[in-house]
Amino acid sequence: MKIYFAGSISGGRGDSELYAQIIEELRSYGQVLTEHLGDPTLTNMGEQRTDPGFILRRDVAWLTAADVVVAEVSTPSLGVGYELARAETMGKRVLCLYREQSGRHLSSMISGNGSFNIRTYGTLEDARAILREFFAA
Ligand code: 6IA
Repeated sequence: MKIYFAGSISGGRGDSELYAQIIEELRSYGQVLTEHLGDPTLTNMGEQRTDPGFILRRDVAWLTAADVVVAEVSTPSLGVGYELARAETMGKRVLCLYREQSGRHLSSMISGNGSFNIRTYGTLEDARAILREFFAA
């Protein structure tokens, strides 16, 4: 099972610790192709020395190779939105994890898309239970 995990980089790294915990959990279900997203040293400046064209081609190749896509969508990110749209076109199974936060709502472009499995959670324990259900299906 190859898993593409998507989370914000340029959109803000406020949830990076949570990404690391979700990635750790995902490892029990398969190979996580995008482990760097949980790296606390990766800032919102991203992999600065890397050519953006290279990053795009590499990430789309990983997305193509993935069996499933799990996106943490609480921090709005253009890149995650783009990856979700590409995943939809590729017909991938997609799980979006959204942490409810006051004063913010999930973009209708995501919440209105019936082809994504969108789940709201509060704690990491909730997220674990959602992942168990998703991978059991
Ligand atoms: O728009 P964002 O940067 O928040 O998009 C984040 C999403 O796009 C993640 O799910 C990644 O898979 C992908 N992505 C975007 N930028 C990068 C990156 N470096 N390295 C790896 N994956 C990326 C960005 C470098 C740049 C800011 C100088």
